[in-house]
Amino acid sequence: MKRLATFFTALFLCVITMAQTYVPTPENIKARQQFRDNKFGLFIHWGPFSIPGDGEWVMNNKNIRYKDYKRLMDFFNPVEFNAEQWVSMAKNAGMKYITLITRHHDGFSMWDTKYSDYNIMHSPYKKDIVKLMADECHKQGIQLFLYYSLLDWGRDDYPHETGKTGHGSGRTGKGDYAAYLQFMKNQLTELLTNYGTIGGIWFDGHWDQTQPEGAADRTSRINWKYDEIYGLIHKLQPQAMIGNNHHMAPFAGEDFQMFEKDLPGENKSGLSFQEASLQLPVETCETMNNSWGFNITDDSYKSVKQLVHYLVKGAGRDVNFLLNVGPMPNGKIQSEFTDTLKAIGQWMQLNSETIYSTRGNIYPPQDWGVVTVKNNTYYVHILQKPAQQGYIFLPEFKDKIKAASLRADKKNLKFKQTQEGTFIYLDGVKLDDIDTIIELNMQ
Ligand code: FHN
Repeated sequence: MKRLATFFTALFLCVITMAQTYVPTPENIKARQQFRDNKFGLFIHWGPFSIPGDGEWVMNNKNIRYKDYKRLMDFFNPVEFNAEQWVSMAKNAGMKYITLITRHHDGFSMWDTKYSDYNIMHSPYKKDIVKLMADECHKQGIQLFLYYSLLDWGRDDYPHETGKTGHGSGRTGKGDYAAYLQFMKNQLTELLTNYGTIGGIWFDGHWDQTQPEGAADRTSRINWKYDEIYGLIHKLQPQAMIGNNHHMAPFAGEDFQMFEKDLPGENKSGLSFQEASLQLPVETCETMNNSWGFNITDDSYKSVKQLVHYLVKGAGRDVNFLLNVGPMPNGKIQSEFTDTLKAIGQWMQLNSETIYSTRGNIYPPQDWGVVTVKNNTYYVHILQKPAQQGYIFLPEFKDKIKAASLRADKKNLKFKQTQEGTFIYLDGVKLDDIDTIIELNMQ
């Protein structure tokens, strides 16, 4: 009898576990492939936080009380915003998807939501920005991902007592995660119901409830109940990909992994201690200066070359590149960003074939650059002057090459394959300042 009871208990637990195991739908698997093919996206950090011109963390960093900070809503009137121009700008830069802030940590909702009055319809602008962007993205055939903050600096029901940030907001009420979870689910339901097909949801803020990145124990102080949140998203739009910027290995139910300001294996940001997933698509995001949200004093702009290198190095590691702009409060994007995006687009016009739909991680990155692969062609990207003059060496590279040529003028190049690796000779090749691309046709 006791044995039978143990058997049924085990069976019951097994059924429960199976019910909780996420099996991505065929649409979701297809979306992951598409995502890996797309390689390049535009991140947009924008909202009333753009008004002070001091980045999207201004409320927290300046310890502005929520009741005072909320006044920014009354001045958010981006009359120059033009969704058509933003989407065209992204497409012309060679980007295949856009990730839009719908609600950042300050809690302002950029859409017509029933669940919070702190939203765009209560600003003087009174137009649903998520709708305007979603319609335009669908019209122009570019995917839209939605950024959604798990963390909220203003709401009492967010478990602020255990949170690391937002303590200057003047909250006196008690956190109530059950209520907050319901609020998030309601909002996510709106976002996944009223705006057509969504590429995915980009969560951020989990780290507010953990020890800092790099700490041995990074367990969360609250149970976020991701099974409920992720289950809801996958039920509403099974193809929508879920990513969570928790700076850790992916959790169950996630469809892609993201890094922030680092390629996998680097940790310049101090946020990237995690290993890159070998199962899920991976993305990294980066700013064009040093700020996500509009920052009027930050003019440390990255060059076109630096950003193209980021994209190419990402592709060589099988990592998508999500490049950020922080539009101005009037709805315009500053010319330093638009000029750079235009120049990246020109580079992409000539070279996107070596990026889109390629796969990386086929051959390890070298000092001189990386290799991307599509079908029977290997694209060797020389990003740095090789250590040896007149050739590059690919250690251990033994796949049989039929022909090698310089992509720019199709000129054939000599090569030699030995036990130690492959030599490609650069006789008469003038190295390109950004990327010298060699095509290897494989046997
Ligand atoms: O706190 C945010 C930050 O404002 C920005 O949105 C970045 C983008 O990856 N994520 C958080 C920091 O990890």
